[in-house]
Amino acid sequence: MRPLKHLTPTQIAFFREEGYLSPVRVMSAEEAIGFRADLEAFEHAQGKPLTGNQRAKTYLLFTWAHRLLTHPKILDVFEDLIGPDIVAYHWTSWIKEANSPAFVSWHQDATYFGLEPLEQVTAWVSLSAANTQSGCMRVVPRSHKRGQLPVDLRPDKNNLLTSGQTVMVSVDDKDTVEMPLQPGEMSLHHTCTIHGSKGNSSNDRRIGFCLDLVPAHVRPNPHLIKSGALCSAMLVRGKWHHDLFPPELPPVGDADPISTRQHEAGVASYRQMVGALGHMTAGRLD
Ligand SMILES: O=C(O)CCC(=O)C(=O)O
Repeated sequence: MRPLKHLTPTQIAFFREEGYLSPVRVMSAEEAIGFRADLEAFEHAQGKPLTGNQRAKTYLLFTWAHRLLTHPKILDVFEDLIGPDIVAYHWTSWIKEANSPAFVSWHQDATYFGLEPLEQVTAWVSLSAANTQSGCMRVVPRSHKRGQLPVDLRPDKNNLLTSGQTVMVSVDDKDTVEMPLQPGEMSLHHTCTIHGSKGNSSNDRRIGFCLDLVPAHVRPNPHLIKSGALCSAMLVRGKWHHDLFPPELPPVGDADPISTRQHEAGVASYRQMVGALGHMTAGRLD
């Protein structure tokens, strides 16, 4: 057995049984605040919050986001959970502005990733206080054992899932668990864990980055391979196991022309992949 790098056997057993784990501290509050300062310096320079495509695959656009994606402690946690060969498949920047009704409907990440086997794991890394008031993430424990569930569209202007994608099961609040986090902590959830969040009624932004990582043996499903709608991805530790993810390179600068081009291509490949999944995804394209 490989020696563990960050988690305990009890934490790993909990994740496998419950489909989530929280909180896990992966950096100091000061380090997290430094990443927040990098984000907000860019937002200040562009005169608006991170928007549209900038929220997807953000690690291709900014050196600081790539540094966060490849943070040794974060990758150590993933190595404990999914093994030493690790591929970053996607990233979503989930920012709820202060006093905003923005929420996220109940969903499973597996629905819009098209990967097999269902071994993808998402880390939600917090750069601000995520709690009941600011609309922290909530999960339905053990829901990952139900496999991939059908979804329907319930569009709502305040839903951060632009399609309104929602799993077609009723979720009772009493069966859910909140995952409050301090800056520098992260939560983890399995690709089939049902999760969502409520609005932010606090006076601060709620800033979380979702890192969607897979063990390198995970592959696009046969439909994606056949149609050629392959999402690009980045090897972040260890070695590739196949060539079905067009490889991405780290950004060379911050939103400079080369990184911007690579980011646009990466997000386009993600959108093409989601489009090819058709009705299975309910059209989530952010
Ligand atoms: O940030 C949120 O509230 C939702 C995040 C989410 O849906 C995810 O991590 O996949």
